[in-house]
Amino acid sequence: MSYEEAKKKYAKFCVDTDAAISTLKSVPVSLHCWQGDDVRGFDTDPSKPLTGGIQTTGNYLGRARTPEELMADLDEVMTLIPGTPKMNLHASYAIFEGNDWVDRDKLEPKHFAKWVKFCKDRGLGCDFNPTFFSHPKCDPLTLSSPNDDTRKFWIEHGKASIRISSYLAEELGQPCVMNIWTGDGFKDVPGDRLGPRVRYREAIDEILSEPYDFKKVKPCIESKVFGIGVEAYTVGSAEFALSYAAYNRDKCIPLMDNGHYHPTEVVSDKIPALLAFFDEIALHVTRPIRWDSDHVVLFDDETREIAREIVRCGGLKGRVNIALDYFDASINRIAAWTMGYRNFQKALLFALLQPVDELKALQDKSELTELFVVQDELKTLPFGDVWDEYCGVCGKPLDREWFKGVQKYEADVLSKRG
Ligand code: RNT
Ligand code: ZN
Repeated sequence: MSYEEAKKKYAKFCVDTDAAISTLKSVPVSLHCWQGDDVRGFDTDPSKPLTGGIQTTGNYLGRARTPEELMADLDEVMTLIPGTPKMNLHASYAIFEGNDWVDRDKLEPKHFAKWVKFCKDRGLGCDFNPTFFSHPKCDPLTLSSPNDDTRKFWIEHGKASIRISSYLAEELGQPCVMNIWTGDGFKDVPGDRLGPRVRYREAIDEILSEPYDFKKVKPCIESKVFGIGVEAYTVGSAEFALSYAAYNRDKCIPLMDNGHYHPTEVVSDKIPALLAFFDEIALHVTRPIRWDSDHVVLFDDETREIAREIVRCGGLKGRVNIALDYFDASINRIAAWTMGYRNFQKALLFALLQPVDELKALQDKSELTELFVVQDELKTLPFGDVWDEYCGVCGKPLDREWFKGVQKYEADVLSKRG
């Protein structure tokens, strides 16, 4: 009943709630495997600290330590989130059988066969990321290292990742977004800023010389402003990544992570700026607090604004590849994963419940006062009733209900992990 009333209230603003619900149901949003184990992966010693300027803080019980535990946790999360999740793996999550461990430059599709089965059984697509951090071959640089052997190792890793991405796309019948991010940079004032960037550019050229079908494998270049321990200089800065993508638009797309800019810059405003030039872009949705802290995504103003820009720029029609990228080890990881995913679903639904054409028309007629009034009034429409309806249509628990599932899983499963 409350949904029917909500629907009428939205109709007064020329918004069709049924249409919004049916659109959102099939929008792929990538679910990052790394929230489940604090970005550790399975190919290196988990007791070694993360490198590359990223950090997880907290020591909540129940970190997934094996592929089986991580998959079980992902299954639990997927019972709690509405929409169409797509897996997002890092190369460090390769699954080795018996004695077949290989280093990252030698990874093969077979090391991801178990993930392919996991995805197939659940009807999921899969994105992929070469892992250029937390590894003994970071010297500390990777693709921008002056050391030929180091660079070669990481280029081979990048090429192997293209082959694995092609395999994932082929097997799962959905494009695979393959994101290149390195934490390469310096803690203090560099003596040469250009050299590493030229080497990085040439290394990406080599990686992308590996053959792939750009309709199926979509390499991305992710930029960053700084990281912990690499405060003074980041090789893959915004200008570097954007220029690379612009000059190689037949081979790759730019990726923006909303934790990777100065705090007064907003990615919501950058989305239409890039879409004026690129056919496709990719996003990492996170929540930075004062730095790239990767807090769990909330249903907050900037998250809603990012979603509004995705929706009104036609991003849901294949122009914006959406992935989540946050990791919090201080709270129940299943709750963190679920809450961030649900909040981004909320933001997308909220965005789909905007009278986009009407707002544009008001702007174009210079009715800016009315535009201002309407945009603010839209905020207090009965959004919660439409959200509940969406969760119901997707067969997923409502707010307040899903957390009981997490508590039970913590008692039954997580608390038993050593
Ligand atoms: C780091 C980048 C990068 C990673 C993941 C794990 O600042 O955002 O995307 O978070 O690849
Ligand atoms: Zn990111």
